[in-house]
Amino acid sequence: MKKSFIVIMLFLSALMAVGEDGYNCWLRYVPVENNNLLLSYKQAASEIQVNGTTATIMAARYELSLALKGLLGENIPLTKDIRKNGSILIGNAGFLGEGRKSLANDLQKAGAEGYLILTTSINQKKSILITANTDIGVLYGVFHFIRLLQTRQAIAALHIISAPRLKLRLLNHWDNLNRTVERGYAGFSIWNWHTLPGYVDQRYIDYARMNASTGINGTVLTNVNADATVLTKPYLEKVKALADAFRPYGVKVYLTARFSAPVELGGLKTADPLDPAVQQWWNNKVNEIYSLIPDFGGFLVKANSEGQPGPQNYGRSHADGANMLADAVASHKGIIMWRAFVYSNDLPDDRHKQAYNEFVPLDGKFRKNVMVQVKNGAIDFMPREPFHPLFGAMQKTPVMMEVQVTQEYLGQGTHLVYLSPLFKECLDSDTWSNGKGSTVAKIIDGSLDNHELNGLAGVANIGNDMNWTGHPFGQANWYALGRLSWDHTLSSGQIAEEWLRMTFSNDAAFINDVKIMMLSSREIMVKYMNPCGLHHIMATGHHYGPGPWVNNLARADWNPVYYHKADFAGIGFDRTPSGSNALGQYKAGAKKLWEDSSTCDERYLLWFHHVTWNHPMKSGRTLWNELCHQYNSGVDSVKWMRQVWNKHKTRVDAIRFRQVAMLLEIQEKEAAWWRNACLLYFQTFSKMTIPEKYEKPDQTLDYFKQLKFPFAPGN
Ligand code: GCW
Repeated sequence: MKKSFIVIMLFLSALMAVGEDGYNCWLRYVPVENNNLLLSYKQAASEIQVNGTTATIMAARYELSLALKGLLGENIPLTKDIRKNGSILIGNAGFLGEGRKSLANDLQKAGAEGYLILTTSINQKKSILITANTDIGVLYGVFHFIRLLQTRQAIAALHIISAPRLKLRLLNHWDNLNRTVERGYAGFSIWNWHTLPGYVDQRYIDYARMNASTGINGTVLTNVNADATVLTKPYLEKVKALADAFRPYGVKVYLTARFSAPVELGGLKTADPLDPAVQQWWNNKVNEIYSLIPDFGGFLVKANSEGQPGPQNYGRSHADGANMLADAVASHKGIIMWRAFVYSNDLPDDRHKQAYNEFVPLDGKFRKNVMVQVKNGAIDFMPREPFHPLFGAMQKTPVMMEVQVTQEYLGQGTHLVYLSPLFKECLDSDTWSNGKGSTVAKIIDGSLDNHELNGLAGVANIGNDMNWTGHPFGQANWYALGRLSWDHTLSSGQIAEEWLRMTFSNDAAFINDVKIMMLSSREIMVKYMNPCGLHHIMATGHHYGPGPWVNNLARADWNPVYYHKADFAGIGFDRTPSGSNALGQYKAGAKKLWEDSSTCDERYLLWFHHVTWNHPMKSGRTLWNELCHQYNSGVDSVKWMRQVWNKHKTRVDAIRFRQVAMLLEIQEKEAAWWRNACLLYFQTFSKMTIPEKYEKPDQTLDYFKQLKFPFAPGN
């Protein structure tokens, strides 16, 4: 046995026994275990030539050296000139001189942020060229190349051209300045505002590396429930320090703008967007920001929603508000992302309809640098929602999609739920806005309605926990957000497999099983939480656990009873013309899937229809029996997830194995809690028995109702 092989095996077994803390996420560079593959990698990567000296190229060089050292077990030397076969050349195409001509086609396809990875001959030596039109493209290319090695792909003959399908690929942090995180389940905010700007934590740089490796190119640092303090001079200095740390990695900084800041900070009497003094205040503020951060991205705004101030306080429209800010940032090439998550305090109308009613009349009234940011569904990041009717309804406005990576309504920090299938379910939905095939993906990538500005944002699940996301599998959702915003045509399976290989192991048996578990996990959660189109039946405030009985909140549409409408006749929200007619906001092609309760896609049945407890389901069961079946099969499936995980104990390091095993045990208990609480409660209306074959609830309904979680995180 070769010495290097023994060293690798010792290293791996030490890792397995001791365990890993998960800090490196998927940028985990451990030795290649297969000797032949290792040899072929070593032959292809025997020296590195780096062209360029910018911070971004230096980051690319650092990453490549770090990765090769970890993966190949040795330091790969840098060279000024390629002299032997098996060299890697990195640098932007400006350095290629004449050689560039033959690559013109490929480089054109790569565009401003994409890259080319090519096996070619340089100085008559077989080499791998990683190049791009820009330095950031080179860094993205380097990360792709590293991924090939991490996932043990052949690299003998490469010709890869990749360019992002979306321009804005963003994280939205709901982080408060006091370091609490709204809907955050992984500790406190990673932004330590107190020690900034003097202390630049290594975490900030690792955060940027992680993002760049997936293609994420921007971050909104602060909560949409905004605090104007971040716009004061001392805080802008802190923001600048973060922007400087992220810049080499192509991650731009954005902030949330509190609409009333001119009053709160500027001492003005009004924040009316049409008032010249208000406009001037914002112009000055924006100039101040850009003098510190020349590539500042712009603002994300939540206005006139859930108590946030906005233009409507002054009788102005969302367009008036957005345009005022857009004008202030326009000359700096900044943008405004204006959220469409609004629902009126006074309007008794179905909340499902309100954003559409508010925004569709404003289509065409926004400045060119405004995007309307729309949640994937019309209610609020539910386990399953139909796509938001605003997609496809505002063709003159670039509409950006917002998904929730943090799992507010999906098991929070304790449930293993892989979200790529949820994101893709929405992206692949057909809105029919320009006839068949008008998918949400084509709307948000701008290709359907020809929008230059386009993007996807994910509400971050990141905190200061050792492994960033609390649940080790939460990292997969951060990763998936980046990969899908780079290329929404990737399959959830491919993304899961990449992530598993990089994060855990390249062992085929492990990957096959755990990938299936990941791919099934979201559907399993829907079954034990919100089957058949049920939604928003979570407990008050923190949304942790079931609360379908809640009926005492100030606003009707904050109460779960408003959403499920269970009564002695049946259950479900009638959104057909005989009810709220939210269905009327969808195009005929889309509507067809849902409009008739006897043919409705059953995953959305109770979303759109109020049906009897005896309603016949496709399975041959009555609705009541179907609910019993779904809830129970959800719980059984979590038991199965535990078996899958436990089977691979020897293939995962000790610490992370145990973490996931404990969390799955919690998940099983919580799934049973959801099932028992919901079935007992709905039974008070259906008056039907839970079929004998299912496990009986272990507690009474009153027991579940009195559970309290005063310090549940994220609230
Ligand atoms: O999902 C709801 C959350 C709020 C959040 C709001 C929003 C930031 O419960 O915590 O506030 O949506 O998206 O604005």
